[in-house]
Amino acid sequence: MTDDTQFATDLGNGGETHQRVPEQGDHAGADHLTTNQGIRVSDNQNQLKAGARGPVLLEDFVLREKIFHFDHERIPERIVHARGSAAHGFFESYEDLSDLTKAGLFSAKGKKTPVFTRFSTVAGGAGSVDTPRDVRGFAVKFYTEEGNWDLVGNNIPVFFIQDAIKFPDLVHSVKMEADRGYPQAASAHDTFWDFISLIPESMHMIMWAMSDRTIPRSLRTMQGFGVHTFRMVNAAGKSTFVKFHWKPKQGVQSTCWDEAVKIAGADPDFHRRDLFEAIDRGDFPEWELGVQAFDEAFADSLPYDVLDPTKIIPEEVLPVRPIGRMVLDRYPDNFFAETEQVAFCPGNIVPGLDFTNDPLLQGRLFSYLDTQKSRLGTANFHQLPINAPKCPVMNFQRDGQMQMNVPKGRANYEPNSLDMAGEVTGPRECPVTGFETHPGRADEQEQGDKLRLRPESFADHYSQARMFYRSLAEAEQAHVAFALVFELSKVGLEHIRERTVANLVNVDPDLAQRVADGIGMPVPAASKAAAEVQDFDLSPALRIIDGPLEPQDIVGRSIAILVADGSDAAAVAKMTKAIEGAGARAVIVAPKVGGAKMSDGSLLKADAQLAGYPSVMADAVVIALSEEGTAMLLKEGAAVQFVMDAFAHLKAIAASDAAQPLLDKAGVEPDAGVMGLEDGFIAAAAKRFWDREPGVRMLP
Ligand code: HDE
Repeated sequence: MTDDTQFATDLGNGGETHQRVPEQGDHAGADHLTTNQGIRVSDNQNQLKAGARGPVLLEDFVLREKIFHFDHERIPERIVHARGSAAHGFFESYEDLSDLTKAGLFSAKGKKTPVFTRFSTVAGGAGSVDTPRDVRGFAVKFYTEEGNWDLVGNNIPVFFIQDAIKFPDLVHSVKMEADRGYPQAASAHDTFWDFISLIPESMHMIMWAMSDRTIPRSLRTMQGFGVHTFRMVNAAGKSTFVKFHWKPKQGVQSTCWDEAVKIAGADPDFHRRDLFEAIDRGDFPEWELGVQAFDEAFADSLPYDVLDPTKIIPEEVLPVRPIGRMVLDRYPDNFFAETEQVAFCPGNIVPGLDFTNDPLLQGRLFSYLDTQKSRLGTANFHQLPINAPKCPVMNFQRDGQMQMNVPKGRANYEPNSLDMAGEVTGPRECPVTGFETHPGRADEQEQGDKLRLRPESFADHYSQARMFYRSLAEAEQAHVAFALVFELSKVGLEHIRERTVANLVNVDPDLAQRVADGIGMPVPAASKAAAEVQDFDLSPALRIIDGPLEPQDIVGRSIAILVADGSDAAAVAKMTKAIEGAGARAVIVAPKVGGAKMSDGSLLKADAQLAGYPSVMADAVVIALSEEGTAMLLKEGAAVQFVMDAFAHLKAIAASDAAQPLLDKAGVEPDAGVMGLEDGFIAAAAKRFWDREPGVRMLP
């Protein structure tokens, strides 16, 4: 091994490694290690002692400062959404949207605005895995020329609760149970289902949460939603209601539950790594931003309330108008400084956008600002580079912990007349360009006595849950039933299972029956619904399978090619070329990472070792083994599992003839997704073979 660093490397008195700035040459450079006070450090390997084997001296300020700083490296993690991954990028407006909004970022076709986007799970801590069944946060900070706009949404368009006052209860119930401290990052336990079953307004969200949406394949294949109804306001002061949608260019894709569970073990950072690697190889994830825009008359015509965050407006009822695209093209330089310290606040809004009276949104407007003070420790968190607006920030707010600005002069109040004496006078308000709140509606619907009262228009808890469930593809419906059976089977208290199934009867009696059968209980009578359940028109746009965003190609995906000694060099090269030509990544997997000796005597280096790259990591697999390789891998459980899982997770499998014994041992049965090393594989690899599922899994 060569030690060719720019530093002089040496062993110290006790054999410890020292890397030093060379004695000869320039000592004015930036290579010198210093303390936080800028004092150069002479030895970073040894603390100061009285004698080589003697006691450590308290006066060692280099040691004390280093340990002191280390002791304070962690900040409180987010109470929810603690586990997150983020990237920088830009938003580009498709057109001049001034008919709807005066917001500058939407003012011209091609206008670009820098963004920072953080995706997250909700329930788990910062160190939890990437693939539990969970809602995903989808938070975008737009650094506009008129200040920061934070669109802090989720990958699901509705929420569990209607009123912010229930949020702490919801989060307490889903987090680790208070006495035992588990389960981590899982909703499958008593307290969550206890709470949920008592809050039927959650049923629509529960349908989404139990669907494949909460086990996404990648952060890049998630849809995003602003959830609440917001307003756009144009220069004339006209307000239009909007619901925000992010549609991934990569398509929407999810995993099988068994796959998600296995990914958690194989690669706890699966989603974070995927985001990093995609950006690193220049395959920049992209989403289209769209709005459903509507006026008050339209809102009044709907059989549900647009202020109720448990409701959607189906795209078939009101199409989504595309207004721009977001491209994430730069991974953060530093995880802590950016991904951890970024502070999203739904209250960060720019002129031309505004809130509505959605009571959940209104509660959030308070929560996030307060949270950031507690998490980041100072009211000056907005000065951190990742949070700082990229436009001028001028006001008379002063001081506070960690103040980074050094304002000049004595004008820390206004009105003032210091300019008349030639002094700095500071900024002033502007009624022309300043943010103005839309007055809202003047009628009795939005005005009245002070009261703690849920509007009656929020009372229909089941109709949209039913619409969602019935709109799904058959396989997706089976997955919802499967997820409910799984979760309720982890609920120990039987009355909670029963109450949940009683709620499901209102959603769909057949679903309730499937779930009851799956947990081995009779179907109870329907719970009392606060409003009559209605049969809305179905919304096929809600499906993943056969839905409008189901991917049709393999662009951006990973296809594993399993090789071993003797694999056909030409066949592997051809397959690799075809995969890469179709825009995917061919990942060579071999028993040894150093590579495999191919049929033509060449050494093919592996991208991953078999034990470290089970097939759950790939979207489809190629088993390119020779007779010799097959004979060897028949004795390797990881290889058998590799094939078995690819089959059970409904992936396309292309295999050499010689690999047949391995396929047989893995229980692979012929179907449309199992083929030889042929060209048709590339098209097949784009999808999952849902028809195979009833043969590999007992679905309720
Ligand atoms: Fe949040 N939420 N939330 N939330 N939320 C937080 O803010 C809160 C809600 C969402 O990547 C916290 O900075 C309340 C809905 C995302 O940093 C906290 C209520 C939606 C993120 C908080 C809600 C979200 C958060 C925790 C009910 C989808 C992560 C740390 C009124 C539209 C942002 C933090 C990031 C984070 C409070 C409901 C999305 C505690 C009180 C609905 C994506 O302030």
